[in-house]
Amino acid sequence: MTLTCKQLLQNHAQAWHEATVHPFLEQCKLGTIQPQQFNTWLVQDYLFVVDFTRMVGRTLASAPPHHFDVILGGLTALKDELNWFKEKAAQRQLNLDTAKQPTCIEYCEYMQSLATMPYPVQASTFWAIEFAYNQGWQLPGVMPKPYIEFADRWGNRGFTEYVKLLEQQADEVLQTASATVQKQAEEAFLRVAKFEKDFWQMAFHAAQ
Ligand code: HMH
Repeated sequence: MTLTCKQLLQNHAQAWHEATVHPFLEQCKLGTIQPQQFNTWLVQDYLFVVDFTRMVGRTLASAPPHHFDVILGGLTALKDELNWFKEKAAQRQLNLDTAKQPTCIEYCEYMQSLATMPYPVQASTFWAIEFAYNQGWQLPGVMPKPYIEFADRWGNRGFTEYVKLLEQQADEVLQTASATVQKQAEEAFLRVAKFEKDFWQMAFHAAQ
C-alpha cells in the first residue's frame, strides 16, 4: 500500500480540522481577536519559524538533489519571512527576545527530533507544517486589516503552489518508502496536527 499526503488528510480528517480551524483564526476574520492574543501568537510564531528554518535546512541536507530547487525556494521565502516577522514585531513594539512557551518548546523539540527520521518522514512533515498555515489562514475567508496581511502571507497563490510542490515531493518518496517508514510518516502527521491545534490554543488563551 502506498501512502500519499491526500490519504493522510483523509485518514485523519478530524485531527486536521482541529489543526486548521480554530477560534483564533475565526476571530481574526471577525476582527475581534485581542491584541494580547495576537501578539502572543506573533512572537511565539517568530520563535517557531526560527527553529522551523533549521528543520528545513536539515531536510535539505537529507534530500535528493532533484528536490533542492523547491526546498531552496522555501528557505529563501523563510529568509524573507523572518525579516517580515521582525518588522511586524517592531511595529507593535514587541520584544522577540522572549522565552518560548511550553507548547512552542515542545513543537520545536519535535522538529529537531525529525533529523533522525528517514527523508520521506521529513518531507511529508515539512509539507504538513506549511499546509497547516496555507489552509488555516485561508479557510475563514477574507480577513479585515491588519490581519489580511497575515492571511495573505500563507494564503497567497504562490505559497499555495509551493505547498503543492512540497506535496508532490513528499508523495514521490512516500511511494517507495517501506511500511515502517510510512507508519512513521503517519505518526508524524498526527503529531503535527496536534501541535498546530495546541499552538492556536496557546495564543488564544494568552493571559490578558
Ligand atoms: C505554528 N505552523 C506554525 N507556524 C508557522 N509559521 C507555520 C506552521 C508555517 O507554515
